[in-house]
Amino acid sequence: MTREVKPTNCHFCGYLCALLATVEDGRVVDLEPDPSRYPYDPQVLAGCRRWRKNLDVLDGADRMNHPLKRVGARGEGKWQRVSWDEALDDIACRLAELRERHGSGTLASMIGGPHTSFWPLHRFMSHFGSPNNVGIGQICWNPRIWMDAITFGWTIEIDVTDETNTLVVWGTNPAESDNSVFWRHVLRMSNKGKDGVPHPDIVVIDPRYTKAARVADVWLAPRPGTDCTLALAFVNVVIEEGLYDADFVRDWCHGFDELREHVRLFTPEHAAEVCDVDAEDVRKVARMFARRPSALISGRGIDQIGENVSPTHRARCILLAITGNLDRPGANVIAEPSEFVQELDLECSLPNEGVLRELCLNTSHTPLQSYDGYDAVREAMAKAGRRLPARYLTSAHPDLVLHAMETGEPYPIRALVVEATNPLVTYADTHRVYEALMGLDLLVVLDYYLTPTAAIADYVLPSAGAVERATFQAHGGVANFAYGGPAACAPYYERKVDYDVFRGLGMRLGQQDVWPQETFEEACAYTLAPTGMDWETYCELGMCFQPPKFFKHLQPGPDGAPRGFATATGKVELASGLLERLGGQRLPLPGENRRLCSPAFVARKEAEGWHHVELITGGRRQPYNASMYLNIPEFREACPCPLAEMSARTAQDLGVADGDTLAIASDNGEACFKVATIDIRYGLIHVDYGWWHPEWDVHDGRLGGIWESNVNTLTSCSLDQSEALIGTWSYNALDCMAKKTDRRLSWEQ
Ligand SMILES: Nc1nc2c(c(=O)[nH]1)N[C@H]1C(S)=C(S)[C@@H](COP(=O)(O)OP(=O)(O)OC[C@H]3O[C@@H](n4cnc5c(=O)[nH]c(N)nc54)[C@H](O)[C@@H]3O)O[C@H]1N2
Ligand SMILES: Nc1nc2c(c(=O)[nH]1)N[C@H]1C(S)=C(S)[C@@H](COP(=O)(O)OP(=O)(O)OC[C@H]3O[C@@H](n4cnc5c(=O)[nH]c(N)nc54)[C@H](O)[C@@H]3O)O[C@H]1N2
Ligand code: SF4
Ligand SMILES: [Mo]
Repeated sequence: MTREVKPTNCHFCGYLCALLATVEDGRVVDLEPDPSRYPYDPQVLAGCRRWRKNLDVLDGADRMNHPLKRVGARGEGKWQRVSWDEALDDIACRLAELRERHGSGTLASMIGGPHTSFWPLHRFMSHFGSPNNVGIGQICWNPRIWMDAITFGWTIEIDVTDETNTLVVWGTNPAESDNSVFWRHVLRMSNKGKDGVPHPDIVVIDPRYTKAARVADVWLAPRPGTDCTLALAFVNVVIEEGLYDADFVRDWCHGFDELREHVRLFTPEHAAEVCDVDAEDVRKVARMFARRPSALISGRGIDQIGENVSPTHRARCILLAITGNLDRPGANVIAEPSEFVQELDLECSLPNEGVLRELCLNTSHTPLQSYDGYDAVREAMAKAGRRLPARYLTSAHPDLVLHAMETGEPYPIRALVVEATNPLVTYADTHRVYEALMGLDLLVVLDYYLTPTAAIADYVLPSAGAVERATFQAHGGVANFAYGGPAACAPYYERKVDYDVFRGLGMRLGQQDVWPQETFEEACAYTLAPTGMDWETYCELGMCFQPPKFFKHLQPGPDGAPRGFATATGKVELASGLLERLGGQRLPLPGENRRLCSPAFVARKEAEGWHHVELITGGRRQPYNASMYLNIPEFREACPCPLAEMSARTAQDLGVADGDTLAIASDNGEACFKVATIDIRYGLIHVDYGWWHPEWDVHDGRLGGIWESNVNTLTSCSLDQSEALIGTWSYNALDCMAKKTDRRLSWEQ
């Protein structure tokens, strides 16, 4: 028997804690935290319920271990176990035929959150000739990246230190979503005075009284989706009271006079009315944030608000800039592009740009989130040697891709590869996604489990997971930071690393030249090479990291003059000519919130005793992650039901109490949740997302229970109410109809 102790990582969230695996004859028999490598934090590990489950998950009875091919009707559950060669040969052959018939855009892909490295899929898609990768970009990552890039010339990170005067936590609840060092840091900072060190004041902007709000000095609970008005009111106070950084504004901001005019009407009193907050609180927070250095972090509370997403992010950027809280220690810092091979080169989107551009469905719909939009931003950045990844930022709009699946217009999309996502639960408009996927000629799903999405596939390909594969998390390469480590063992059974699957398909489809590295580890070593770090050193340290420098705009450029910002004007663009040219606004103006219920639907439901209420969805909750970990019995015991949270007064209006069942509905569908009263804005309901029954037989006719408590049966990605430049749809700042029901939910059994 061989017995070794090997470094590896937990990948049950994006934090990738370092672990030490005891491996006997290729099987992992024990896992422990590894204090010698990044990331390691004893408190994080002590507070995390997930990492100990790696062992169970590695060899769980419900894991997919062999490639499966559908032999019955779609979704019927008749599968044949096939070899990898059979599976990949047949998939490649069918893809080649479909491409021959319909053109290369006929293949689409779908991805989820940052569960893995997606560039191998993107490389495969680029060389197949399809721009139709659908992701969660428009509602998760892109709004911030786009607006930072357009305003500052690159993306920013937060730099909270003991110097920081005020920390603004805006539409994010790191207590549940990022139970890591950042949240520990916030907790420690909120523990004021105890260690004698001055700590920042904490401001939380969230309609719910979250764990983060509980440690805040000021909690603002605006009406969902009105954050742009709130941000503009902060800007108004900062300007009217002369609290801005006059030197920075004079030397490094473009469009300040226009901005001053623009925000005149956005007074604290106006914000008080629109956002339903206290005008004095608005003044107070603006003054707090203007004390340099102060830092701001935001999350999906302002990423998933449809039309309002870009104006809100632009207003956030403007606030950071005029208060001088940019590229300064203790505030927010402009990241450095990666010194390792950039995502843009890994994904190979440029060599095939011509065909991708021509087939790009977004171009005439979402002009920023398209190859033309990418070009407009690329031009300004190029002179500073900065290059954004293209596949995420041009990712296809789901409404357009679903439409092409449904109608064949403007060209037929007949095949789909799904990697690391469960779109029947996590994408908007489940009914529509279901119908579109059921109608495909070829659906291939790479996953660990037979999810509801996998259940209707033609092929289910079993992926190797954390511990059995190496990890290299680089967040699209927009910072000079990658972290992760090696696999502890070879994949169990016949599971494969996703890289090997896309390389395998690529090699069968004429992509021999673009996959020189045989394994994912070799590809990672190649990625690291420009930094001078080898794969072994990376695995030993757990990361490859260069901290960003501050005040970079003042450093001399090639001509000896300060190099400024990587924008067209070389300054921070408070007013944006680029957005104007793309059909957007020079300066941010708030838009309408999306309605899921048509007036006719509201009237009909009201006549049946339903109430029309505001809705936000998907607030993160430990120990789950989207639709994952519901298969872990201890977790289900601790957190057994999907919840609809509301204030006691809202509950009273609806005639419900804690533990009752609430049905919610929109024009699109209906779902049921258990009522929990919490401290949250009056008239607002927050519901969980991601719920299904992994423990059911997914082929028993109920598709894992996705029609029962899945909020995405109500949501919609339709373009007509999406943000106009990026195409962001809404998971927050929505409405729904609600009514008590006596239905007994399957979760209660
Ligand atoms: N446990 C767990 N952790 C996760 C995930 C998970 O599924 N489970 N998912 C991961 C992923 S993919 C992501 S993107 C991140 C997201 O991480 P976060 O952005 O921190 O997400 P949440 O914890 O949901 O916090 C968002 C907050 O915004 C508030 N909010 C809703 N609408 C509005 C609004 O209109 N305005 C304002 N100001 N606030 C609003 C909600 O009440 C909520 O508390 O979490 C990651 N971490
Ligand atoms: N209503 C509503 N909808 C939302 C949100 C919301 O807040 N409200 N949040 C949105 C956001 S921000 C996000 S990011 C998405 C998240 O949505 P998804 O990323 O789709 O969510 P998950 O349920 O985590 O799906 C991940 C799937 O990938 C599998 N998996 C994990 N790792 C790997 C891997 O390495 N390889 C392969 N092949 N498979 C893997 C898991 O088994 C699981 O089935 O949901 C979005 N949808
Ligand atoms: S789930 Fe996240 S925080 Fe917990 S151990 Fe794994 S990587 Fe670390
Ligand atoms: Mo996300």
